[in-house]
Amino acid sequence: MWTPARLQEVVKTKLADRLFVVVSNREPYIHRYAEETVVCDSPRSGLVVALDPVMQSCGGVWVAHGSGPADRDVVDSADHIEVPPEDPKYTLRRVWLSKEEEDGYYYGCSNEALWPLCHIAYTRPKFDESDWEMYRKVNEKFAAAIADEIGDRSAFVFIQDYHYALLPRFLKERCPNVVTAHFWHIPWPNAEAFRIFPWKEELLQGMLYNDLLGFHILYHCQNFLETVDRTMECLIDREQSTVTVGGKSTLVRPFPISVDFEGISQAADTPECAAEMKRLRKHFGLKTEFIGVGVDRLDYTKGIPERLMAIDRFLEKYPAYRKRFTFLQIAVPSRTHIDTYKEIDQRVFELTEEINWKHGEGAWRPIVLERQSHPPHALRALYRLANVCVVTSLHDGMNLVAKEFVAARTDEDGVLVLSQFTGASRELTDAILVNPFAVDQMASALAEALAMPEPDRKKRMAKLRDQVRFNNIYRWAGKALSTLFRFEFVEA
Ligand code: GDG
Repeated sequence: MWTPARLQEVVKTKLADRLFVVVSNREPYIHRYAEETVVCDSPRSGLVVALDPVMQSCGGVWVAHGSGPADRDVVDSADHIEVPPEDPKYTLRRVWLSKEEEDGYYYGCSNEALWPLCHIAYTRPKFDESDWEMYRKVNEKFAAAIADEIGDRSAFVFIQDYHYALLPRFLKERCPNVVTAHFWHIPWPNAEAFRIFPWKEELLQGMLYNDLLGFHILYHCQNFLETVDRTMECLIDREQSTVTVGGKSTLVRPFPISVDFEGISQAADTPECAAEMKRLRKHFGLKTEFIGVGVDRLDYTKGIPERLMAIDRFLEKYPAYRKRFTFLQIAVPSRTHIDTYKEIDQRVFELTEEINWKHGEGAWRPIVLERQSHPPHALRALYRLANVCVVTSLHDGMNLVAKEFVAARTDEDGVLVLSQFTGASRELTDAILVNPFAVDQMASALAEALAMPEPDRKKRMAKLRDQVRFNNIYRWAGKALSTLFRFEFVEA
């Protein structure tokens, strides 16, 4: 079993005297103003939950985009701040981006081109030469900052996500004495879908400077190998899962990401969580016998309109559930500068209004839409009070909400309805798996979930919990990092 202690031990032993560097767009610690003072928040994403303790026990540098309003006020002349602020253990190096850079690299190339390209959700990617140039420029800027941190030391560098496809190349050209692993948090589509990317050769060349390249599932690894095979001169060893270009090999492996199972379970099994459940029931006016929840960023890949249409169909097909079922959708605004995100927000709002108007009776409305973010303890309480949690992504690398729901259910109750197009569906086979493009099928799945006898619910949830307990976030980091630490350094 992978635990935080085992992960820290492995890293400490294998890292020896090498420097450990993590690179991500989002920071593990962000500074903002609160009235007269500056406060520091630490958004507890899966990545931060797994890697912050590792960094705290081994030291090293985390390089990220300094995006907090008060970030510049607290760094030293080298753009460093020691974190966690109350008991410093490692260095956070902030990279500053101008508005223009953020627009081109983050909103443009990463989220209007690569995001829709990698997710088969039928949203057309937008390719803009100047966004690509900005993406290249920002990748170079990050490479320069990392090289500056490393100097002439040997370092293991763990790069996160699709914002940095060109970074491995720029970094290795500057510092030959680094070994890099790159984890791609979103799907890799089939070669047919990827071939429309106008700068595909350059992007793939950049990624193939990595020693290790990780995706959530084997299918994405296979898609990647196939894409490389069709795009460039290379040698592919499918048995070993390696690509060799110009004598340099990259190992391509699946590492399914997960959640802090024990942490979530423990926090969900407390009187505080029970009190929060009561409070939220009242706050959202959840008075019905059956409750469903959905928790997502407001993103067109998450299949929220499809889910709402399925609820509409469910109430038509099974009228006995009228006034007995309420669905709470937490939809957190995301990437709001992008038109497709404004459109999905509008569509979700309008569909909710229509469905509530069509089915609503007296004080009862079938859908409660909450377009704002909630703290983790509120999400845990919502997971606990739901009879069914619905995840209907049109395409999703993994989907952590599904795993968080399972981790929160220490009562071994509740049913998970899960899209078969999420990475999570490969592991969570005791969920009710659905095709989110088939609205009628989803309506039947909802009915099946709500009518499921208690012994069946408990049996399924116990199996789901065993799965997430074993394949937890520490296993993800442990497996990826032990694979990374096996690479030899090329002595300069
Ligand atoms: C990408 C990939 C992959 C949501 N609402 C609130 C809130 N959340 C948290 C959830 C969960 C996280 O956000 C969402 O994670 P997902 O995995 O569901 O989706 P993406 O954001 O698209 O993540 C995905 C992931 O990277 C990791 O590799 O699984 O496939 O697309 O943890 O709880 N958190 C808080 N308030 C909210 O209102 N605090």
